[in-house]
Amino acid sequence: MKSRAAVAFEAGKPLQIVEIDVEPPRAGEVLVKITHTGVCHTDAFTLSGDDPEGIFPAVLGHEGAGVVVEVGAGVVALAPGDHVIPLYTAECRACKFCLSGKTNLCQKVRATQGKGLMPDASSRFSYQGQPIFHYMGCSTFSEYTVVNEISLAKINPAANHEQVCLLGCGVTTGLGAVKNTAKVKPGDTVAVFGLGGIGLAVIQGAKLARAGRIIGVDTNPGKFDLARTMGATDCVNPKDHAKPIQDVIVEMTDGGVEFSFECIGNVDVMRAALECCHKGWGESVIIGVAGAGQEIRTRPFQLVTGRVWRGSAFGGVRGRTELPGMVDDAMAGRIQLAPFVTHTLPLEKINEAFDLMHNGQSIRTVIHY
Ligand code: NAD
Ligand code: AHE
Ligand code: ZN
Ligand code: ZN
Repeated sequence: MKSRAAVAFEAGKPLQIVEIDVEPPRAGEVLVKITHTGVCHTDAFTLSGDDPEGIFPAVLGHEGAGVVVEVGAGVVALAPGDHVIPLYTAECRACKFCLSGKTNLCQKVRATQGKGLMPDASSRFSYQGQPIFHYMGCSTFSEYTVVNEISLAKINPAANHEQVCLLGCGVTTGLGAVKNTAKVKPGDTVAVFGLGGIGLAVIQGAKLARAGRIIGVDTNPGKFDLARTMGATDCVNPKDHAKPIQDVIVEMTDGGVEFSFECIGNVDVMRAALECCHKGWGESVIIGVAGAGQEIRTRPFQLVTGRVWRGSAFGGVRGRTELPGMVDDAMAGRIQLAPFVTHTLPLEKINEAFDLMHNGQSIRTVIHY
C-alpha cells in the first residue's frame, strides 16, 4: 500500500514528505495506521548523524499512537481496530531479559531493530523501489507502519491519541525513571537537569512521589514557568552562576540531593548531575542520550564516597504490561499529558517541529496525519 511519510534520506538534512510503499505485515507483525506522533529529541539526535545506530534512508519517529489495520500470521494479542502505542522497548515475556524480572530491556527483536530491520532482516518500507529502513521498531513518521506484535501496547480505545502518544516515549520515560529506577521517596530532594519533555516528566514523577524539593536546571529560562507549574520548587540557570552548577546545588541543599536526573544528553552535565548528589547516598540517573564517541568522567572518589551512577531506558517500564494502565491513569487525570503538548502540526510541517525543538520553543510538538 501507499503511505505518506516523512523520510530521513540523509543525516543532517530536513525530512522529505513523500509517498512510500508499505508491504503487508508478515508473521508476528502488525500494520498500524498512526494517527499522532510526538517528536522526541532522540529523533533529532539520530537525524543529526550522532547516533551510532543511525542508518539512512529511514522513517524515524517512535512516540506514536494509532489503530491496528491488519495482522500477520500468528498474531493473537491484537486485531484490526485495536488502539495501540508502538514500543521501542519490546516486551516478549519469554526472553532471558523479560523472564529475569530485573529489567524492561527485552532483547527479542533488539538486534534487528538496531539495524533498521524487521526480525527476518528485511524492511517493509520502500521508495521508488529502494528499501527504506525502520527506526527503533516504530517508524511513526509514516501514516502506515509495520510493527512487531510484541512491540505494541493495546490501549483504551477512548484515549485521546494527541496526548497519549507521549506515553510512547517522553512522559513514560520521565515518570518511570523516578518511580522504577530511582524509587524516589516522600521528602527526598531531587535535581532535574534539562527541562524539556523528559525533564518535565521527571518533575511530574517527583511530585507524584511527594519529593520534598524539586530543583529544575536549564540554560533556557523560558522553560522555568512550566517547570514550576509541573512541580519544580526551585529553578536554576547555570549561566547565572560563576561557580560550577554542582557546587551551587550542593550549597542550596545542605550537602547535595538524594536524586538527580540528567535529561539532556550532555556528558559534562552528567558529571555535574552526579557530583551534586549527597555524599554517602545520593544517586544520579542518566536518561539523556549522548552522541557517538562521548564518554562520562568523574573522580572515582565520587563513587567511593557513596554516590551512585545509574541509567534508565524507557523509564524501566514494560510497555505491554504497564502502558495500558498508564493510559487509564492519564484519562483519569492521575497523569498530566496536556501541558507537554505545546504545539500541533500536520505531517507536512514536521520539519518545523524540529526547528521548534532546537530553538527551545516547544516541549512536544505532536504531528497529526
Ligand atoms: P528537549 O530538547 O526537549 O530538552 C532538553 C532540555 O535541555 C532543553 O530544555 C534545553 O534547554 C536543556 N539544556 C540543553 N543544554 C543544557 C545544559 N548544558 N544545561 C542545562 N540545560 C540544558 O529534549 P527531550 O526530548 O526532553 O530529551 C532529553 C534527552 O533525553 C535527549 O538526550 C533524549 O535523546 C533523551 N531521551 C532518553 C530516553 C531514555 O529512555 N533514556 C527517552 C527519551 C529521551
Ligand atoms: N542508538 C543509540 C542509543 C539510543 C538510546 O540510548 N536510546 C534509548 C531510548 S531514547 C528514546 O528517546 C534507549 O532506551 N536505549 C535502550 C536501547 O535498547 O536502545 C546508541 O548509542 O547506539
Ligand atoms: Zn524518545
Ligand atoms: Zn523479551
